Amino acid sequence: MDDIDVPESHPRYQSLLTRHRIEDGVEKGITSQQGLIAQGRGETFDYLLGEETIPSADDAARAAAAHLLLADHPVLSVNGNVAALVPGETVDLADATGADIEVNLFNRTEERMQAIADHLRAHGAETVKGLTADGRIPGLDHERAKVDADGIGAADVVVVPLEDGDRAAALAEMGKTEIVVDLNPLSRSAESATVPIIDNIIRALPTVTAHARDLADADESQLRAIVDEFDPEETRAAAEDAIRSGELA
Ligand code: PTJ
Repeated sequence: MDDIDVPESHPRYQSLLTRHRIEDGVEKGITSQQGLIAQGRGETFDYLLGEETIPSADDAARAAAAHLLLADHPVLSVNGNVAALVPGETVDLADATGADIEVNLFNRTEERMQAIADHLRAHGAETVKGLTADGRIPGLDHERAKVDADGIGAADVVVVPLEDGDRAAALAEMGKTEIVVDLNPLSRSAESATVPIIDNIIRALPTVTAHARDLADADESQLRAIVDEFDPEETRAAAEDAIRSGELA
């Protein structure tokens, strides 16, 4: 058993655990109420994907790991859903890739920023960025434009999970390499990503971390070959095909 009173053998264990974490996030002031709706939307796609990491998502996770290892300044962006669902997994990925962690919220309040930073620190994060907010993403007129100048502002590779599409597009416009985690292969975020990982964040982050550890000793040319071989169009098409025509077990 984990943090819910349901055995891991239960067929809906992962889904129930995810719901529990999101609910808990709302109660703790970490997740916004809109986050509940976003989770419901994600669950629908996950159900149609068979609630598993399909091979194209695993390839995307490997390409993401290679990008993060090649990066000069990688940053993992965290919102209220990510903080509730995968706080420890985010810290683990940051450790495996040398990435910074930065909180960035659509429904930004100082209380939520602080609650999320505290939650991440309780899960082992040493430094959490996002609270200084001395940088701006050009072309955005909402709270997500606020970034740390020495965090997302200076990043060359950014992991952007569970977002609406306009910040993803604005970051791409700034020339940053974007790794998006989103269960909807048709979302604007997935469409603007250098690497779209069409998978549940609960599975996706540990998969990227496992690939990063596996590639820890790879040289630059091996990492570049993985990055160059990856095709974002193909990965989105494979996920869309799995959703439209997949047979549920
Ligand atoms: O914490 P805040 O204030 O920054 O707000 C965060 C939310 C998530 C509420 C905000 O970014 C939002 O409204 O997002 P959207 O527009 O609903 O988009 C969220 C996307 O993430 C949708 O395409 C969902 O399908 C997808 N999604 C939801 N849950 C998961 C997911 N993708 C992967 N794993 C999930 N668990």
